[in-house]
Amino acid sequence: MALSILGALAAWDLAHTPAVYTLLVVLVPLNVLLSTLRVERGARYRASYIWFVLLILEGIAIFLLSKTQNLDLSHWALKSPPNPLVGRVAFAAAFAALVWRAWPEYKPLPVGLSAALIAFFIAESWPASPGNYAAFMTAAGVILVAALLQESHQLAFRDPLTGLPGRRALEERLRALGGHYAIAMVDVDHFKKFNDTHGHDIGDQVLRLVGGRLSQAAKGGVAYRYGGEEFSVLFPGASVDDAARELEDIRNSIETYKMAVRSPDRPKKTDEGAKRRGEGGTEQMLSVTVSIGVAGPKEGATPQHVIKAADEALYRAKQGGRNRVSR
Ligand code: GH3
Ligand code: MG
Ligand code: MG
Repeated sequence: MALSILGALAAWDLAHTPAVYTLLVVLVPLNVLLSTLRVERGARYRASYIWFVLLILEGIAIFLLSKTQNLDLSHWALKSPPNPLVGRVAFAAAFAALVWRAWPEYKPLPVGLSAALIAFFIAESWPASPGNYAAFMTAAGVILVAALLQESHQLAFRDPLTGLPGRRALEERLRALGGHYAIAMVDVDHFKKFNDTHGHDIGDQVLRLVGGRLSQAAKGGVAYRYGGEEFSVLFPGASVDDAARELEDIRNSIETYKMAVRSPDRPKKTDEGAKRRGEGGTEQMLSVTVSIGVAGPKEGATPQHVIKAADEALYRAKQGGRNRVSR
């Protein structure tokens, strides 16, 4: 998609004809529209060579058109410049698809693409004024690059399972921390057994749930997935007392939360399954508990020391019987 917009810039520079212009303003939004819909269907990686073929075909079409003179573009839907009706319709459809795709997560790539598409649309509305065209095309390019950088940053720093920032993000944050803060280490209790009993998929669901609770409930705290079934919560500017109070509420809300899941021994045969469902026996309410250790900086302690202290507190929470907050 980025290639398509950059290609459009090059093509317009090479061949300044109305036919090329018309083709570009239709093809670029159509490419965006197509790829937006395809990503939704999850065919992203396997189908990428199809994109190359498509873009090359489009390039050839543009090249051939640029050699063709006297093409009749007087039809009302194609009349250009300015932007012909088909181009506007394609733009509107592509933009709507992008917004639909971006909502409600506002990931950098779809948001950046929407913005770049708008910049492209503005650019293409001024084909006769090279200054404006170049300015908005450059803007489209810069937005795209920024969005790609942001997306790859998220890939490195965000945990895909829970959506929380990961350990690298925590380490980054610790470097810019003041002297007053608290760190909590959170570990799911008997999670190995939980996985063995209910399966890894339901285990993953539990991790998402715990991550969600941690990030919502922590007032002034930021939750990170430290690794595996361990989380950290960082409370910048908070005392250990304040953090411990906050964490006790979180611990309690996780303990009392009941998760409805289908039981793993669900019968394969549908008629038998229907009979069982009729009896209401296939759903199970599950819950987990967490142990939490919290610590704050002592004189001269680095964040790494504090994490270690929180880890030791977590160990005491486990020793003390789990499902509790220790310091
Ligand atoms: P304890 O109460 O002492 O913490 O017991 P535990 O079983 O939770 O402790 P342990 O650290 O031995 O087990 C952690 C388990 O967490 C091992 C692994 O099966 C599970 N686990 C780690 N990461 C993931 C994950 O991403 N998804 C799932 N489903 N399970 C995970
Ligand atoms: Mg563990
Ligand atoms: Mg554990």
